[in-house]
Amino acid sequence: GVLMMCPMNSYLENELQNRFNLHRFWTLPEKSVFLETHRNSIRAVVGNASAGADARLIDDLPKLEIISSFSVGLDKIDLGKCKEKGIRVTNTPDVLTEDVADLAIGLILALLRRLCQCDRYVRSGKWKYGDFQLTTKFSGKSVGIIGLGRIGTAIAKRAQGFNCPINYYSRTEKPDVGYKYYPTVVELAQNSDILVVACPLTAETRHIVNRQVMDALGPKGVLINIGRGPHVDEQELVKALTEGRLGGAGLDVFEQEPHVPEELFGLENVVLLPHVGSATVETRNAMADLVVGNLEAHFSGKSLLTPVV
Ligand code: 8YV
Repeated sequence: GVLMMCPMNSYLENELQNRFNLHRFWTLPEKSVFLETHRNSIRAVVGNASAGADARLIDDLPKLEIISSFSVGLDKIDLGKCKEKGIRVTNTPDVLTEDVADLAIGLILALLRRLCQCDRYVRSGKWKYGDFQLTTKFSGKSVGIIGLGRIGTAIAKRAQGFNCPINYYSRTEKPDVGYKYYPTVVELAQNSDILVVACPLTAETRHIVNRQVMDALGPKGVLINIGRGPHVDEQELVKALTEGRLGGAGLDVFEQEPHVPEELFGLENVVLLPHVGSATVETRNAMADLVVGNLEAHFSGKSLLTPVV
């Protein structure tokens, strides 16, 4: 049996249903009864960015062999526990990199050029009475990237196309990338107009964008988050934005999704998206194929396509 934790994608659901005995966890009224009766038949879990497998679920499923995640981020899976118990874990890297990087650039442009307000201006008929206010140029602004992995690098390449100087922070300096390295996020923020979060969420990167970082970015600086909500101290972000200590924010992710702090709804200098970084038909199909491909490889004794553990 395969246990799917929450609704993700109908193509994925069909592909899983056609191959395995699929259980949809979110539809089960008595979850603990289900786990009790199926504990010896569930051999795989399919999770994503909102529902994975914590230590408790893993302990409840003694025959669990593999967790195949419909996401690149694995922060909802207890990886330590999986290692300890010999449970394999796979994710969906590479196929979503371009979409997430595209969206980061889209957020920057939407924020600086006020695209959402411009659209509302036209629709509401206000254009007839005067031009829209002037906005802020993107080309040439310095872009600071937290995390120079697959997605961070793809964002850097795109921003280079806009003639932006690229700075980055990562745990260790990368040789030969040609971007300016800063050993702390505060120094990165001090030296960047636009700060982009693009690292995995771990205990070390939780609230990596704190009040000190926001103040270093300053009233003209903008924050872009396409990583995970908990990378940013959201309460401090609301304060920094409402007090004018930070210039703006473009956010695809939040600490308590789908809850978004309502204080942000009235602000003109924020763009708020419902976690859509990888949400294109093309990419979600490719992610689904990886989830299914990893399960098939595992159950036919072949090597996994995208193993993490
Ligand atoms: C998805 C993501 O939103 O890959 C990730 O880490 O956050 C996203 O691609 C999600 O897992 C889809 O349900």
